[in-house]
Amino acid sequence: MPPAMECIDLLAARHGFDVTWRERDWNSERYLRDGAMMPSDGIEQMADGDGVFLGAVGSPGIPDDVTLWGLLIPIRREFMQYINLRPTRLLNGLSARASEADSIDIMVVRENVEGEYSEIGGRVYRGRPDELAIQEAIFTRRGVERAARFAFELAVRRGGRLISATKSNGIIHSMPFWDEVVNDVAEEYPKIEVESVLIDALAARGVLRPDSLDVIVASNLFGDILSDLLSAVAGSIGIAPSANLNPEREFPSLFEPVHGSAPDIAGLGVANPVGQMWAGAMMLDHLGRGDAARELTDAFERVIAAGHTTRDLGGTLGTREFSDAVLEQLNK
Ligand code: GGG
Repeated sequence: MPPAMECIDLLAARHGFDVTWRERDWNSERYLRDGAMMPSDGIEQMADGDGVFLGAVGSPGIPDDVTLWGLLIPIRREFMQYINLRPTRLLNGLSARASEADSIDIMVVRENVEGEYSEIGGRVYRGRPDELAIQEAIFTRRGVERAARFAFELAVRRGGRLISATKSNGIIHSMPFWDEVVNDVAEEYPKIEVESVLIDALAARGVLRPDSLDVIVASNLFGDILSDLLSAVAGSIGIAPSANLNPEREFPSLFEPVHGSAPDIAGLGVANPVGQMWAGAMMLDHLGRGDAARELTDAFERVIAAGHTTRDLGGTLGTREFSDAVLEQLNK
């Protein structure tokens, strides 16, 4: 997080705009100290901000559902960030894993506030042989429609194609409904070629032929899993960014790396800061600073293209050394 903020501060100074950070320690340590990831008025504290820049959270000391449901998911829902946009691009200097693809440029549009991420359900008869758990998934016409429409509009802007991730052969209520709503929206976009692909086949295709993918619209869970997989195919989950968008801009949007807090390397100074930096670039772009955003993505891409990478990409640089190389590029 600190190097990504340094990059943004540097760009702000050069481009003549102001950034005021309001830092919050809403993390696992806070949970252990105060019993909550964020204070009860946390959402109100953020509501008048232009954007939320989130560093990876989570600690082996606390259950990870506490991390998500105590911080990330309430923010996504309260600020109606119903789109989670997750780009995967093969950066200059990197090779695709498991395939010969020499170009990868995919946008996963993940439905971000409903679907399989639902608190509806329950568990009974804990610890008994007849113990059971029920988890309901929620799909609304409005929710699927707006995710699909966002994806179609993106496909129009990219002059591309759209794949809808489904599993309507096995999940026989919600997924046929998903397909139906996507098909209804598709009628508004007769020029866009749409393919409905089963999520398992799509995952395999993402590994073997990632260059055959463009815009993908997916439910909350499918989009999460698929985008993690695609980022690994393009090099490392350490580089993947994520924008949680309220497209109407009634509320702040949230920008974060796709990855978690990687507790196995915490404090070693070896984490790849690109996912956080790229998320920062998406935030700048969202806030109308597209030129600064491009400078930032160009800067880390040039460092990687020159063969300077962190451990996850086969290199030897630590977080600080890599970040200093990016800052040096930005200062040129
Ligand atoms: N603490 C691990 C973590 O946050 N991993 C990333 C993650 O699971 N994000 C949840 C999501 O994007 O739905």
